[in-house]
Amino acid sequence: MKRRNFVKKASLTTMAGIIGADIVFGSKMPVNYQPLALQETDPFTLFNLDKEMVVLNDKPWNIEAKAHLLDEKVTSNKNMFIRNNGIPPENIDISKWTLTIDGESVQQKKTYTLSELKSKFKQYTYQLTIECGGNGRSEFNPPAKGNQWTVGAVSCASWTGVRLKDILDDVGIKDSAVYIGYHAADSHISRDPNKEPISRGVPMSKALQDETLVAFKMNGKDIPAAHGYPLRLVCGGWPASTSGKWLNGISVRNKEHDGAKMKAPAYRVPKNPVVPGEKVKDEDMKIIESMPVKSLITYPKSGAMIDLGKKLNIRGHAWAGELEVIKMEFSIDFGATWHNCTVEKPVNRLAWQHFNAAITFPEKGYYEVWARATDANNVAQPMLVPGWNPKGYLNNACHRIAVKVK
Ligand SMILES: Nc1nc2c(c(=O)[nH]1)N[C@H]1C(S)=C(S)[C@@H](COP(=O)(O)O)O[C@H]1N2
Ligand SMILES: [Mo]
Repeated sequence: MKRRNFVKKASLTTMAGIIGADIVFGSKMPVNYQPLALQETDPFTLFNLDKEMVVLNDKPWNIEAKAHLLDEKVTSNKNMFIRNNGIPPENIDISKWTLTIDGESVQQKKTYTLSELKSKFKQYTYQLTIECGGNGRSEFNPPAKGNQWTVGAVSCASWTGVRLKDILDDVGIKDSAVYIGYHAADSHISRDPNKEPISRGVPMSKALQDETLVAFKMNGKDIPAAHGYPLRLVCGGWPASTSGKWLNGISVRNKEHDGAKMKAPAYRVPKNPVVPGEKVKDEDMKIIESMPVKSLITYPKSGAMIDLGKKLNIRGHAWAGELEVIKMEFSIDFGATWHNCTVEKPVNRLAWQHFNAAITFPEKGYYEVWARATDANNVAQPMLVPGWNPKGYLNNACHRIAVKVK
Protein backbone atom coordinates (compact mmCIF):
# COMPACT_ATOMS: atom_id res chain seq x y z
CA MET A 1 0.00 0.00 0.00
CA LYS A 2 1.51 3.33 -1.04
CA ARG A 3 0.86 5.74 1.81
CA ARG A 4 2.31 8.79 0.13
CA ASN A 5 -0.27 9.07 -2.64
CA PHE A 6 -3.62 10.03 -1.27
CA VAL A 7 -7.00 9.54 -2.87
CA LYS A 8 -8.22 12.31 -5.16
CA LYS A 9 -11.08 14.50 -3.92
CA ALA A 10 -13.30 13.54 -6.84
CA SER A 11 -13.16 9.81 -6.17
CA LEU A 12 -13.71 10.47 -2.44
CA THR A 13 -16.92 12.27 -3.31
CA THR A 14 -18.01 9.33 -5.51
CA MET A 15 -17.28 6.82 -2.75
CA ALA A 16 -19.07 8.95 -0.17
CA GLY A 17 -22.04 9.05 -2.53
CA ILE A 18 -22.20 5.27 -2.77
CA ILE A 19 -21.67 4.77 0.97
CA GLY A 20 -24.19 7.47 1.78
CA ALA A 21 -21.98 9.32 4.28
CA ASP A 22 -18.88 11.51 4.24
CA ILE A 23 -15.62 9.64 4.72
CA VAL A 24 -14.38 11.84 7.56
CA PHE A 25 -10.66 11.01 7.32
CA GLY A 26 -10.89 10.37 3.60
CA SER A 27 -7.92 12.60 2.84
CA LYS A 28 -5.76 10.14 4.77
CA MET A 29 -6.95 7.11 2.82
CA PRO A 30 -4.24 5.44 0.69
CA VAL A 31 -4.68 5.38 -3.06
CA ASN A 32 -6.34 2.22 -4.44
CA TYR A 33 -7.65 1.37 -0.99
CA GLN A 34 -11.18 0.04 -1.05
CA PRO A 35 -13.22 1.05 1.98
CA LEU A 36 -14.78 -2.00 3.65
CA ALA A 37 -18.23 -0.65 2.98
CA LEU A 38 -17.51 -0.95 -0.75
CA GLN A 39 -16.02 -4.42 -0.56
CA GLU A 40 -19.29 -6.11 -1.41
CA THR A 41 -18.92 -9.86 -1.03
CA ASP A 42 -22.51 -10.94 -1.56
CA PRO A 43 -22.62 -11.56 -5.32
CA PHE A 44 -26.41 -11.66 -5.35
CA THR A 45 -26.61 -8.05 -4.19
CA LEU A 46 -23.46 -7.04 -6.04
CA PHE A 47 -24.68 -8.31 -9.41
CA ASN A 48 -28.42 -8.18 -8.79
CA LEU A 49 -28.84 -11.91 -9.27
CA ASP A 50 -31.68 -14.31 -8.72
CA LYS A 51 -31.15 -16.05 -5.37
CA GLU A 52 -31.08 -19.43 -7.11
CA MET A 53 -28.04 -18.64 -9.25
CA VAL A 54 -25.08 -20.88 -8.42
CA VAL A 55 -21.65 -19.51 -7.51
CA LEU A 56 -18.88 -21.78 -8.85
CA ASN A 57 -15.95 -19.52 -8.01
CA ASP A 58 -15.58 -16.19 -6.22
CA LYS A 59 -12.02 -15.27 -7.30
CA PRO A 60 -12.72 -14.48 -10.06
CA TRP A 61 -16.53 -14.55 -10.05
CA ASN A 62 -18.04 -17.42 -12.00
CA ILE A 63 -21.74 -17.90 -11.56
CA GLU A 64 -24.24 -20.02 -13.49
CA ALA A 65 -27.99 -20.29 -13.93
CA LYS A 66 -30.14 -23.32 -13.25
CA ALA A 67 -32.13 -24.56 -16.24
CA HIS A 68 -35.47 -23.19 -15.00
CA LEU A 69 -33.98 -19.72 -14.50
CA LEU A 70 -33.40 -19.58 -18.25
CA ASP A 71 -37.10 -19.94 -19.01
CA GLU A 72 -37.45 -16.34 -20.27
CA LYS A 73 -37.38 -15.88 -24.03
CA VAL A 74 -34.79 -13.15 -23.61
CA THR A 75 -32.39 -13.70 -20.72
CA SER A 76 -32.52 -10.94 -18.13
CA ASN A 77 -29.53 -9.74 -16.16
CA LYS A 78 -30.56 -11.53 -12.97
CA ASN A 79 -30.44 -14.93 -14.66
CA MET A 80 -27.39 -14.46 -16.83
CA PHE A 81 -24.25 -16.47 -16.08
CA ILE A 82 -21.07 -14.56 -15.24
CA ARG A 83 -17.69 -15.79 -16.37
CA ASN A 84 -14.71 -13.64 -15.41
CA ASN A 85 -11.09 -14.55 -16.11
CA GLY A 86 -9.64 -11.60 -14.24
CA ILE A 87 -10.62 -8.58 -12.16
CA PRO A 88 -13.26 -6.35 -13.75
CA PRO A 89 -12.45 -2.65 -14.11
CA GLU A 90 -13.65 -0.27 -11.40
CA ASN A 91 -14.61 3.41 -11.37
CA ILE A 92 -15.37 3.59 -15.08
CA ASP A 93 -15.58 7.10 -16.51
CA ILE A 94 -17.53 6.70 -19.73
CA SER A 95 -16.62 10.21 -20.91
CA LYS A 96 -13.03 8.94 -21.16
CA TRP A 97 -13.77 5.47 -22.55
CA THR A 98 -12.30 4.83 -26.00
CA LEU A 99 -12.06 2.03 -28.52
CA THR A 100 -8.78 1.83 -30.43
CA ILE A 101 -8.52 -0.16 -33.64
CA ASP A 102 -4.93 -1.12 -34.44
CA GLY A 103 -2.87 -4.11 -35.63
CA GLU A 104 -0.72 -5.09 -38.61
CA SER A 105 -3.67 -5.02 -40.99
CA VAL A 106 -5.23 -1.59 -40.46
CA GLN A 107 -4.53 1.27 -42.87
CA GLN A 108 -3.93 3.46 -39.82
CA LYS A 109 -4.64 3.17 -36.12
CA LYS A 110 -7.85 4.92 -35.11
CA THR A 111 -9.47 5.74 -31.78
CA TYR A 112 -13.17 6.41 -31.16
CA THR A 113 -14.86 7.79 -28.08
CA LEU A 114 -18.04 6.11 -26.94
CA SER A 115 -20.17 9.00 -28.19
CA GLU A 116 -18.42 8.93 -31.59
CA LEU A 117 -19.24 5.25 -31.94
CA LYS A 118 -22.88 5.89 -31.07
CA SER A 119 -23.34 8.86 -33.42
CA LYS A 120 -21.15 7.88 -36.36
CA PHE A 121 -22.51 4.41 -37.08
CA LYS A 122 -25.96 2.95 -37.56
CA GLN A 123 -27.24 1.02 -34.54
CA TYR A 124 -28.63 -2.50 -34.63
CA THR A 125 -30.33 -4.74 -32.09
CA TYR A 126 -30.09 -8.54 -32.17
CA GLN A 127 -30.83 -11.36 -29.76
CA LEU A 128 -27.59 -13.31 -29.57
CA THR A 129 -26.87 -16.67 -27.96
CA ILE A 130 -23.66 -16.70 -25.98
CA GLU A 131 -22.51 -19.99 -24.50
CA CYS A 132 -19.28 -20.62 -22.62
CA GLY A 133 -17.12 -23.21 -24.39
CA GLY A 134 -16.92 -25.08 -21.08
CA ASN A 135 -20.68 -25.26 -20.44
CA GLY A 136 -21.44 -28.87 -19.40
CA ARG A 137 -17.84 -29.50 -18.32
CA SER A 138 -18.95 -31.08 -15.01
CA GLU A 139 -20.09 -34.23 -16.78
CA PHE A 140 -16.78 -35.22 -18.33
CA ASN A 141 -14.97 -38.24 -16.91
CA PRO A 142 -12.12 -38.17 -16.07
CA PRO A 143 -12.98 -34.65 -14.93
CA ALA A 144 -11.50 -31.63 -16.66
CA LYS A 145 -10.04 -28.78 -14.63
CA GLY A 146 -11.84 -25.46 -14.69
CA ASN A 147 -15.22 -24.17 -13.64
CA GLN A 148 -17.57 -27.12 -13.25
CA TRP A 149 -20.40 -25.67 -15.32
CA THR A 150 -23.50 -27.83 -15.47
CA VAL A 151 -26.02 -26.46 -17.98
CA GLY A 152 -26.32 -22.79 -17.09
CA ALA A 153 -23.41 -21.04 -18.82
CA VAL A 154 -25.55 -19.86 -21.71
CA SER A 155 -27.67 -16.79 -22.35
CA CYS A 156 -29.60 -15.07 -25.09
CA ALA A 157 -30.02 -11.38 -24.38
CA SER A 158 -30.92 -8.55 -26.70
CA TRP A 159 -27.79 -6.57 -27.62
CA THR A 160 -27.71 -3.10 -29.16
CA GLY A 161 -24.66 -1.56 -30.74
CA VAL A 162 -22.87 -0.86 -33.97
CA ARG A 163 -21.55 -3.39 -36.44
CA LEU A 164 -17.88 -4.20 -36.12
CA LYS A 165 -17.76 -4.35 -39.91
CA ASP A 166 -18.90 -0.71 -40.17
CA ILE A 167 -16.14 0.37 -37.78
CA LEU A 168 -13.50 -1.66 -39.65
CA ASP A 169 -14.76 -0.22 -42.92
CA ASP A 170 -14.30 3.28 -41.54
CA VAL A 171 -10.77 2.48 -40.32
CA GLY A 172 -9.71 0.78 -43.54
CA ILE A 173 -8.48 -2.81 -43.54
CA LYS A 174 -5.58 -4.22 -45.57
CA ASP A 175 -5.89 -7.36 -47.69
CA SER A 176 -3.54 -9.09 -45.28
CA ALA A 177 -6.20 -9.16 -42.50
CA VAL A 178 -7.07 -12.66 -41.30
CA TYR A 179 -8.16 -12.31 -37.68
CA ILE A 180 -9.27 -9.78 -35.08
CA GLY A 181 -8.34 -9.88 -31.39
CA TYR A 182 -9.99 -7.90 -28.64
CA HIS A 183 -8.43 -5.99 -25.75
CA ALA A 184 -10.27 -5.09 -22.58
CA ALA A 185 -10.00 -3.10 -19.38
CA ASP A 186 -10.08 -5.93 -16.85
CA SER A 187 -6.88 -6.77 -14.93
CA HIS A 188 -4.99 -10.03 -14.68
CA ILE A 189 -5.74 -11.92 -11.47
CA SER A 190 -2.10 -11.26 -10.44
CA ARG A 191 -2.71 -7.51 -10.89
CA ASP A 192 0.34 -7.49 -13.21
CA PRO A 193 -0.46 -4.54 -15.53
CA ASN A 194 1.58 -6.12 -18.34
CA LYS A 195 -0.62 -9.21 -18.49
CA GLU A 196 -4.07 -9.42 -20.04
CA PRO A 197 -6.48 -11.90 -18.40
CA ILE A 198 -7.97 -12.80 -21.78
CA SER A 199 -7.63 -11.44 -25.31
CA ARG A 200 -9.31 -13.68 -27.84
CA GLY A 201 -10.76 -13.13 -31.27
CA VAL A 202 -12.34 -14.48 -34.42
CA PRO A 203 -11.40 -14.84 -38.11
CA MET A 204 -12.35 -11.94 -40.40
CA SER A 205 -15.29 -13.91 -41.83
CA LYS A 206 -16.93 -13.90 -38.38
CA ALA A 207 -15.77 -10.37 -37.52
CA LEU A 208 -17.46 -9.03 -40.67
CA GLN A 209 -20.85 -10.71 -40.12
CA ASP A 210 -23.85 -8.39 -39.80
CA GLU A 211 -24.60 -9.68 -36.30
CA THR A 212 -21.10 -9.17 -34.88
CA LEU A 213 -21.69 -6.16 -32.67
CA VAL A 214 -19.72 -3.69 -30.67
CA ALA A 215 -22.51 -3.30 -28.15
CA PHE A 216 -23.30 -0.66 -25.55
CA LYS A 217 -26.74 -1.85 -24.48
CA MET A 218 -28.10 -5.13 -23.15
CA ASN A 219 -31.86 -5.61 -23.02
CA GLY A 220 -32.37 -1.93 -23.82
CA LYS A 221 -30.27 -0.54 -20.97
CA ASP A 222 -26.58 0.14 -20.28
CA ILE A 223 -24.72 -3.18 -20.18
CA PRO A 224 -24.53 -4.35 -16.54
CA ALA A 225 -21.04 -4.00 -14.99
CA ALA A 226 -20.48 -7.77 -14.83
CA HIS A 227 -21.30 -8.20 -18.52
CA GLY A 228 -18.93 -5.60 -19.92
CA TYR A 229 -20.10 -2.04 -19.20
CA PRO A 230 -19.71 0.21 -21.07
CA LEU A 231 -18.69 -1.61 -24.28
CA ARG A 232 -18.64 -5.23 -25.40
CA LEU A 233 -17.86 -7.27 -28.47
CA VAL A 234 -20.64 -9.80 -29.11
CA CYS A 235 -20.00 -12.76 -31.41
CA GLY A 236 -23.19 -14.83 -31.14
CA GLY A 237 -23.00 -18.59 -31.71
CA TRP A 238 -19.26 -18.82 -30.98
CA PRO A 239 -17.64 -19.68 -27.65
CA ALA A 240 -18.57 -16.81 -25.33
CA SER A 241 -14.87 -16.22 -24.70
CA THR A 242 -14.78 -14.49 -28.10
CA SER A 243 -17.28 -11.86 -26.85
CA GLY A 244 -14.87 -9.50 -25.09
CA LYS A 245 -16.33 -7.55 -22.17
CA TRP A 246 -15.09 -4.05 -21.14
CA LEU A 247 -13.86 -3.65 -24.71
CA ASN A 248 -11.29 -0.90 -25.36
CA GLY A 249 -9.32 -2.23 -28.30
CA ILE A 250 -9.47 -4.40 -31.39
CA SER A 251 -6.35 -5.46 -33.26
CA VAL A 252 -6.73 -6.46 -36.88
CA ARG A 253 -4.12 -9.16 -37.31
CA ASN A 254 -2.30 -10.59 -40.33
CA LYS A 255 -2.20 -13.98 -38.57
CA GLU A 256 -4.34 -15.87 -36.06
CA HIS A 257 -4.58 -13.62 -32.99
CA ASP A 258 -2.08 -14.68 -30.31
CA GLY A 259 -3.49 -12.91 -27.22
CA ALA A 260 -4.06 -14.48 -23.81
CA LYS A 261 -6.03 -17.76 -23.99
CA MET A 262 -5.64 -18.09 -27.76
CA LYS A 263 -2.85 -20.68 -27.62
CA ALA A 264 -3.42 -24.43 -27.21
CA PRO A 265 -4.86 -26.01 -25.18
CA ALA A 266 -7.18 -23.06 -24.36
CA TYR A 267 -10.49 -23.20 -26.20
CA ARG A 268 -9.24 -26.07 -28.35
CA VAL A 269 -10.35 -29.68 -28.80
CA PRO A 270 -8.51 -32.68 -30.26
CA LYS A 271 -8.60 -32.84 -34.08
CA ASN A 272 -9.40 -36.56 -33.80
CA PRO A 273 -11.26 -38.43 -31.04
CA VAL A 274 -9.06 -39.48 -28.11
CA VAL A 275 -9.35 -42.03 -25.30
CA PRO A 276 -10.72 -40.30 -22.17
CA GLY A 277 -7.82 -39.12 -20.03
CA GLU A 278 -5.29 -39.23 -22.86
CA LYS A 279 -2.67 -36.45 -23.16
CA VAL A 280 -3.11 -34.50 -26.39
CA LYS A 281 -0.26 -32.61 -28.05
CA ASP A 282 -0.85 -28.92 -28.79
CA GLU A 283 -0.40 -29.48 -32.51
CA ASP A 284 -3.13 -32.14 -32.45
CA MET A 285 -5.71 -29.61 -31.23
CA LYS A 286 -7.96 -27.30 -33.24
CA ILE A 287 -9.60 -24.05 -32.20
CA ILE A 288 -13.31 -24.05 -31.38
CA GLU A 289 -15.34 -21.96 -33.83
CA SER A 290 -19.14 -22.23 -34.11
CA MET A 291 -20.70 -23.94 -31.05
CA PRO A 292 -22.52 -27.27 -31.51
CA VAL A 293 -26.29 -27.89 -31.57
CA LYS A 294 -27.84 -27.91 -28.10
CA SER A 295 -31.08 -27.41 -26.18
CA LEU A 296 -32.37 -26.90 -22.68
CA ILE A 297 -35.71 -27.77 -21.06
CA THR A 298 -36.49 -24.69 -18.98
CA TYR A 299 -39.96 -25.76 -17.83
CA PRO A 300 -40.77 -27.71 -15.73
CA LYS A 301 -37.94 -28.15 -13.24
CA SER A 302 -36.46 -31.62 -12.96
CA GLY A 303 -38.45 -33.50 -10.32
CA ALA A 304 -41.86 -32.32 -11.53
CA MET A 305 -44.94 -34.28 -10.37
CA ILE A 306 -48.01 -34.73 -12.53
CA ASP A 307 -51.31 -36.59 -12.19
CA LEU A 308 -51.94 -39.51 -14.52
CA GLY A 309 -54.09 -38.45 -17.47
CA LYS A 310 -52.89 -34.84 -17.37
CA LYS A 311 -50.69 -33.47 -20.13
CA LEU A 312 -47.28 -32.12 -19.21
CA ASN A 313 -46.38 -29.01 -21.18
CA ILE A 314 -42.64 -28.73 -21.54
CA ARG A 315 -40.77 -25.82 -23.06
CA GLY A 316 -37.25 -24.52 -23.56
CA HIS A 317 -34.74 -23.19 -26.07
CA ALA A 318 -32.51 -24.69 -28.75
CA TRP A 319 -29.51 -23.22 -30.55
CA ALA A 320 -26.82 -24.41 -32.95
CA GLY A 321 -23.94 -21.93 -33.24
CA GLU A 322 -23.98 -20.45 -36.74
CA LEU A 323 -26.78 -22.75 -37.84
CA GLU A 324 -30.51 -22.86 -37.35
CA VAL A 325 -32.23 -25.63 -35.41
CA ILE A 326 -34.57 -27.41 -37.82
CA LYS A 327 -36.00 -30.11 -35.57
CA MET A 328 -36.68 -30.51 -31.87
CA GLU A 329 -37.75 -33.82 -30.35
CA PHE A 330 -38.44 -35.33 -26.94
CA SER A 331 -38.27 -38.89 -25.64
CA ILE A 332 -39.83 -40.39 -22.49
CA ASP A 333 -38.32 -43.86 -22.99
CA PHE A 334 -34.59 -43.13 -22.66
CA GLY A 335 -34.16 -42.36 -26.32
CA ALA A 336 -35.86 -45.48 -27.77
CA THR A 337 -38.49 -43.41 -29.56
CA TRP A 338 -38.66 -39.69 -30.31
CA HIS A 339 -41.57 -37.32 -30.88
CA ASN A 340 -41.59 -33.87 -32.41
CA CYS A 341 -41.80 -30.67 -30.42
CA THR A 342 -42.95 -27.42 -31.94
CA VAL A 343 -39.91 -25.23 -32.57
CA GLU A 344 -40.13 -21.55 -33.47
CA LYS A 345 -37.95 -19.78 -36.02
CA PRO A 346 -35.22 -17.58 -34.49
CA VAL A 347 -36.17 -13.87 -34.21
CA ASN A 348 -32.87 -13.19 -35.98
CA ARG A 349 -29.84 -15.23 -36.98
CA LEU A 350 -27.86 -16.49 -33.94
CA ALA A 351 -30.80 -16.12 -31.51
CA TRP A 352 -31.93 -19.22 -29.65
CA GLN A 353 -35.23 -20.78 -30.69
CA HIS A 354 -38.12 -21.65 -28.41
CA PHE A 355 -39.73 -25.09 -28.36
CA ASN A 356 -42.64 -26.69 -26.60
CA ALA A 357 -44.53 -29.99 -26.50
CA ALA A 358 -47.48 -31.52 -24.64
CA ILE A 359 -46.60 -34.95 -23.25
CA THR A 360 -48.98 -37.73 -22.16
CA PHE A 361 -47.62 -40.52 -19.97
CA PRO A 362 -49.00 -44.07 -20.33
CA GLU A 363 -49.04 -45.06 -16.64
CA LYS A 364 -47.95 -44.03 -13.13
CA GLY A 365 -44.27 -44.07 -12.29
CA TYR A 366 -40.88 -42.48 -12.87
CA TYR A 367 -39.95 -41.02 -16.24
CA GLU A 368 -37.22 -38.94 -17.75
CA VAL A 369 -37.92 -36.43 -20.47
CA TRP A 370 -34.98 -36.06 -22.83
CA ALA A 371 -34.80 -33.26 -25.38
CA ARG A 372 -32.87 -33.38 -28.64
CA ALA A 373 -32.24 -30.67 -31.21
CA THR A 374 -31.09 -31.18 -34.81
CA ASP A 375 -29.31 -28.46 -36.80
CA ALA A 376 -29.62 -27.44 -40.44
CA ASN A 377 -26.80 -29.84 -41.38
CA ASN A 378 -28.88 -32.68 -39.91
CA VAL A 379 -26.54 -33.08 -36.99
CA ALA A 380 -28.40 -33.99 -33.78
CA GLN A 381 -27.33 -33.71 -30.14
CA PRO A 382 -25.76 -36.88 -28.75
CA MET A 383 -27.84 -38.66 -26.10
CA LEU A 384 -24.88 -38.99 -23.75
CA VAL A 385 -21.70 -36.95 -23.15
CA PRO A 386 -19.81 -36.59 -26.44
CA GLY A 387 -16.08 -36.81 -27.19
CA TRP A 388 -13.93 -36.41 -24.09
CA ASN A 389 -11.35 -33.64 -24.44
CA PRO A 390 -8.66 -32.44 -22.03
CA LYS A 391 -10.29 -29.10 -21.16
CA GLY A 392 -13.89 -30.30 -21.05
CA TYR A 393 -15.37 -28.22 -23.85
CA LEU A 394 -18.44 -28.69 -26.06
CA ASN A 395 -20.60 -31.03 -24.00
CA ASN A 396 -23.84 -30.78 -25.95
CA ALA A 397 -25.51 -33.95 -24.61
CA CYS A 398 -29.31 -34.00 -24.48
CA HIS A 399 -30.77 -32.23 -21.47
CA ARG A 400 -32.92 -34.44 -19.24
CA ILE A 401 -35.49 -33.84 -16.52
CA ALA A 402 -37.04 -36.35 -14.12
CA VAL A 403 -40.85 -36.56 -13.91
CA LYS A 404 -43.06 -38.56 -11.56
CA VAL A 405 -46.58 -39.46 -12.62
CA LYS A 406 -48.97 -40.23 -9.74
N1 LIG B 1 -12.69 -8.79 -20.98
C1 LIG B 1 -13.17 -10.02 -20.77
N2 LIG B 1 -14.06 -10.53 -21.64
C2 LIG B 1 -14.58 -11.76 -21.43
C3 LIG B 1 -14.18 -12.55 -20.33
C4 LIG B 1 -13.25 -11.98 -19.40
O1 LIG B 1 -12.85 -12.58 -18.41
N3 LIG B 1 -12.76 -10.71 -19.67
N4 LIG B 1 -14.66 -13.82 -20.20
C5 LIG B 1 -15.11 -14.47 -21.43
C6 LIG B 1 -15.75 -15.76 -21.22
S1 LIG B 1 -14.71 -17.11 -21.04
C7 LIG B 1 -17.10 -15.91 -21.25
S2 LIG B 1 -17.82 -17.43 -21.12
C8 LIG B 1 -17.98 -14.72 -21.41
C9 LIG B 1 -18.99 -14.61 -20.28
O2 LIG B 1 -19.86 -13.55 -20.49
P1 LIG B 1 -20.85 -13.07 -19.34
O3 LIG B 1 -20.08 -13.02 -18.05
O4 LIG B 1 -21.37 -11.75 -19.77
O5 LIG B 1 -21.98 -14.08 -19.28
O6 LIG B 1 -17.27 -13.49 -21.46
C10 LIG B 1 -16.06 -13.55 -22.19
N5 LIG B 1 -15.50 -12.23 -22.32
MO1 LIG C 1 -16.07 -19.02 -21.26
